[in-house]
Amino acid sequence: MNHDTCGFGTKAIHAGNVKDAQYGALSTPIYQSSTFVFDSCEQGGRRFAGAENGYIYTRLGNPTTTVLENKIAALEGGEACLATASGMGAISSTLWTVAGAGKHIIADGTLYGCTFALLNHGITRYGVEVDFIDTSDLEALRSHLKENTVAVYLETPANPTLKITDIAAVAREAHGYNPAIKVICDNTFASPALQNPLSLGADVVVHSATKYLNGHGDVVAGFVVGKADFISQVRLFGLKDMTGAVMDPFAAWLLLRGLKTLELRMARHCENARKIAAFLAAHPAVEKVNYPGLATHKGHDVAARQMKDFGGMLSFEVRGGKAAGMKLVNALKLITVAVSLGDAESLIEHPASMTHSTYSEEELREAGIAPGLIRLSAGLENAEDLIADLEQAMAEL
Ligand code: LCS
Repeated sequence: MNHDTCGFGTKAIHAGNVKDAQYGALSTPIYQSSTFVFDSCEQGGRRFAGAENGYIYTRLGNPTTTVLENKIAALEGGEACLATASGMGAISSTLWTVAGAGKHIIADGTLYGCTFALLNHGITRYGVEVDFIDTSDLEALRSHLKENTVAVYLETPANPTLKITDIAAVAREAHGYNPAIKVICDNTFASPALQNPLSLGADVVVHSATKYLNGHGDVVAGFVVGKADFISQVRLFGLKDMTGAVMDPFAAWLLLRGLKTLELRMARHCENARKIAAFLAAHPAVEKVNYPGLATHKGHDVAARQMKDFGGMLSFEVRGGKAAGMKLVNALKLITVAVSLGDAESLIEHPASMTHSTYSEEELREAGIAPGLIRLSAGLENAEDLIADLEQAMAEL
């Protein structure tokens, strides 16, 4: 059956699945094999030459991973998808495909810390020029586009400030200047259940599948989604020859398992984050709350337009800055102090000293990441318990 017209939850369960012809297994089998046997030397040659379909070696493709890739492509509305060993594997494989000496990339300055490090200190070592701007400021984007610009890179909502960028406006601007520019959007915070950047005009979506897509805190993984010819370039050059960041078949299987409940989980993450944001916004000890679902959030209108809901991530500052923020985090009993996000467990962390410690103090300031900012990933617990935990910790301040 073709699942194109089905709802998101149906696609997450059924799209891309291949009937197990041998035993009829309901769950996709794990093909935990590094290599695939050829009938003959000639057949191996034909497969390498692309003259015959079939698997060769798991760095190039694997049957378990193919099912997952086709499912993610369906969920993001993309022609094709490439699975990778991590979100950073997806991002680096993509950037190595588009960039080269003498090329120019425009990136938002507010990004996950390691993405920022890759763009700021990594690929710049190889003659790639990177300008960091605020992509929600179209004038800034316009003034930085130039002849050798190959990509515009952004996250929305952004880690950890929850800044919202209007994907359609950025795509219009970048493609109006040069249709060949790749607008690359990291969709990790929203997940495809809430936002499909390709349908808004982005060319490439990257994911840390470690987060909501898997959802159970037991896998590190990533994806690149886009047009088939581009994904093929990322697979056969960016991943095969440059990063080697291939997803393990067992990780692919765990992701297939996690994805079955993505839509349900996202609804609960959003509901919990919305309740926590409202609680924090009304609390006298709280100075500022960043949650796109709050009408006071700068990007609220754009988020309401381009997202189905506002997500499970929020960040906030308490009165008393960093010391008070850390005291609050240390006083929590249920909400767990850990990096990562999108898991069943609510996780809390201090970006300036943890996920964003790759930023200098000045870079943190420019990115709007306050020294006392606390980031919270609302999990799947009962909202009342999470709020009670925050309330008792606030009382310690
Ligand atoms: N993109 C975003 C938006 C992320 O938040 C992360 C990881 C990555 C890409 C990289 O993905 P990974 O290689 O870890 O799968 N973010 C993390 C975070 O905020 N805490 O721990 C990891």
